[in-house]
Order: sequence, then structure tokens, then C-alpha cells
Amino acid sequence: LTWFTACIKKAEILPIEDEHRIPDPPPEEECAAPIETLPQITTTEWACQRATPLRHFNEIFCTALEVLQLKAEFIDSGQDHLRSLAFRRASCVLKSLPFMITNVKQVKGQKDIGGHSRQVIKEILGEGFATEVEETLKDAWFQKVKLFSTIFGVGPATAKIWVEQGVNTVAEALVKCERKNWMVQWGLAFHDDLSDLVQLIEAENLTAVIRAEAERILPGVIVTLTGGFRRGKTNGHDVDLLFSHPEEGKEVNFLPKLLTQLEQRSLILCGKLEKSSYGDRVLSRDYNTKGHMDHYEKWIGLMKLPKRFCHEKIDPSEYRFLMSNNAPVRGVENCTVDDYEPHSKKQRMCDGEPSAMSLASVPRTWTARRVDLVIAPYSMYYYALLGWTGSKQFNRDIRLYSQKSLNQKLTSHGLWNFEQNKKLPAANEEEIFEHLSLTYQKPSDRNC
Ligand code: DCT
Ligand code: MG
Repeated sequence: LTWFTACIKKAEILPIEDEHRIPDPPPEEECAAPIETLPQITTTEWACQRATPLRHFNEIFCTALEVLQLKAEFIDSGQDHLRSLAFRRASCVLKSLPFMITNVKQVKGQKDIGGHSRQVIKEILGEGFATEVEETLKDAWFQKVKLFSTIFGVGPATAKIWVEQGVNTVAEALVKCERKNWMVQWGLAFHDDLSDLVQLIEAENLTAVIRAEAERILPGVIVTLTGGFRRGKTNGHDVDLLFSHPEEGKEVNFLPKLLTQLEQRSLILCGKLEKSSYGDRVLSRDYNTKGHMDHYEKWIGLMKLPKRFCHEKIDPSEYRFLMSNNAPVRGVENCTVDDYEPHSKKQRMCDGEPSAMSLASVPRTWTARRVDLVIAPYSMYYYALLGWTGSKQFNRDIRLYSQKSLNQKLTSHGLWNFEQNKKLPAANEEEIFEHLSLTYQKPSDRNC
């Protein structure tokens, strides 16, 4: 009891920065302490009904459960996909708790924490680690699939094929793997740059520069840094930028103009512009969203981030002096989505531009960074903002909740109420939560 009192107190006062610390495991006999003396879990049915902060008290368990989630995702048979989600849901519950779990009895009977997850928690409480997690982390197959699936353009399916073909390293993949699409070619060539996480300062500098260019092309344009950074993360694998304009229609052909401008500023390395494929069918009951994140016009690619952007806050009024090509941009006003494609890297490589490898291997004043630029018409903007803010698991949860509990279909394009048979507009994120009878969760509390 003394141990529990001490460790509960410790958990209560544990500064959140010390989230990796765990109290020493209790001696055997003390594990039998009555459950009533421990803080009890009272959680909601759905993750979107509660706050899930970025930093929390159960990091040690969540990190372990998310290793098993990843392993199950890699194995990816139908059942393993379900298992992978089960580990994630268990981790989500633990992230939302205002105290640290100190006894496995506390999670007993929790709908989202199944037997397997409980076993992992129990082992960590007793031993300080879980054998299955340690073995997974040491497993060469897991390490290689994990490494390859972080390469731009490579998902777990391709990563697994490479491992089966005997590819061991990124350098080997460059030589051995044939029929690589443009993303994989560039992803491999710039893997060193891209495996370094994007820091918040870089994302903010890039946003400021792109905002300044965007504003020149389309005054009044909305430019929002979304994804993990909007949820309060201080680093991430990419920069997700969402654009819109309060006067609907003004966003048409904005993206190719912006890209042309950014190319002339030497900020674009390679990428692909995808046209919008949105239609009202997307909100219909039967529409299968699998394989599509959304249908917005977007550019997916790599940008060249001047190295200075990585270390100090850049004043956007000053940034043009950093660019190699400071010439005024001509012809931007005539760009359309249809004529932008010839600028794409694929075409440019055919035109004799240097290959990814030769660009990557020379000394550079810039770092390659993964960037997504997404355009949303204003009537869909707040749904796009919700979707692009994530997390991926928060989206999964709130969408399933809308469908199962409310008979409504939520996507990044809107919310369809099947009973009223209409789309529900939203003028801010709070209104979306209201439509869904949910307490508003701010972005930093959507870290499921
Ligand atoms: N998203 C989603 N479903 C996916 C992928 C992404 O709903 N399959 C959403 C949630 C987050 C947002 O899009 C941006 O995606 P990522 O950049 O992959 O996620 P992130 O949270 O920003 O992660 P990171 O911080 O590593 O960039
Ligand atoms: Mg991101």
C-alpha cells in the first residue's frame, strides 16, 4: 500500500516532461492491493468524446502497444488489421488518462483494452518491459519493413516485397529494385534528408514563405499548417498545408500558379499535382472511401528547404534574398491545372533534367522536405481542416462514431445527414462537433 500511495502520488505530481519515467515495479505481494485504492478508469465509448493530449502519463505502455500495432499492420492479413486497430484503441484510452496505470486491474473490463493489450501492460508493470515488444523491435524483418515503409512512395506492401527479395538496406534498394515510380526514385535518393524529422521551426518558416508567395498570387488566401504540427507536435515526417479562400471559386487554378511561382524561387524539387476528383457521390452512403484520403486538388512532393530555415526563424520579408533565383515571376497569371502537369518532375526528367541521385549527391544549400499542398473550396474548408489535422486514428474514430451512432457520413469534404438527407454546412470546426453532438476537442486534444 505504501508503494501504491507513493506511486499514485508520483503519478499525480509527475511533471508531464517526465513522462518516460515509471515508478519502480511493485513487489509481488503488493500487487494484490485492493482495486478500490487505485484511481479508476472512467472513459467514454468513443475516442472523439474525450481529450487525447500529445503528452500524457502512460507513454511507456502506449509506445509498446504501438510497436505491436505496427507489427500487425505490416503482417496485414484481415485479422491482423483488426488486431492492429485493437492495439491502437487500447493505446488511445491510456493516452487520455489523467494518471499513470500502476496495476493491471485498473484496465480490467475496459472495452477498448483487450486481453493481449492487458498482458503487455501487466508485463511492463512487472518487468519494466514486454517480451513480445522487445522481440519485435529486435526482429530483422520488422526493422527492414519499418525502414522501407518510411521511404516516400513506399508502403508496407512494397516494403515487404523488397524484404522478401533480399533487399537489406536503402542503398541496396537503390541498386536492386526495378520499376520504381517517381516518388520512390526521389524518396530513395533523398532518404537521408527525409529520414530526419521536419522540425517545427522548419515547418513554420516554410509556411511563412509559402504564405507570402500565396498572398501575392491570391490576396486573402487562407494558408493553414495542419497535420501533426497543428496538434502541437514539434516534429513530423512532412509539412501539410491547407489552402482556401473565403470567396468560393477564387481557389480555382491557384495551386498551379503557386507551384510555378515556387519553382521559380527554386523551392520545388519534384512533385505531382492531382486534380480534384470530388463529386457529391463521395458523401453518399455506399461510396467506398478506401484507398482515397480525400478528393481535393493537391500537390504531393518534395520541396527544397534552404538550410537556414532549419535553425532560425525567418522573416518572410527577407526570405527572397535567400533564393538563388530572385527574378520576378512571369506568366504565373495564366497557369491552369491542365497546363501545370508539363512542369512535373517526371516530364522534366524526360526533358534532360538532372536525375534525383545526381542532385542528391552534390553539396547543397538546402534539405529535401516532404510537403503536401491541399486546396479546399471554402464551403468544405472546415471539414478539410478537421480531416487534415487528424490524427489518423482520431479521423477513423470520429467517422465511425458518426456512422454508427448518428447515421451520418463524415469525410474531409463534409457531413451528410441521411435522416434529413442533406449536407450540413459548417462555418468553423466547433460547428462540426456541434452537428455531431460532441464536446469540442481542440487540435492538441486529438492526438489519438
Ligand atoms: N490522414 C488520414 N488518413 C491517412 C493519412 C492521413 O486521415 N491515411 C490525415 C490525418 C493527419 C493528416 O491527414 C496528415 O497526414 P500525415 O502527415 O500522414 O499525419 P501527421 O499526423 O501530420 O503525421 P506527421 O506528424 O508524421 O507528419
Ligand atoms: Mg504530417
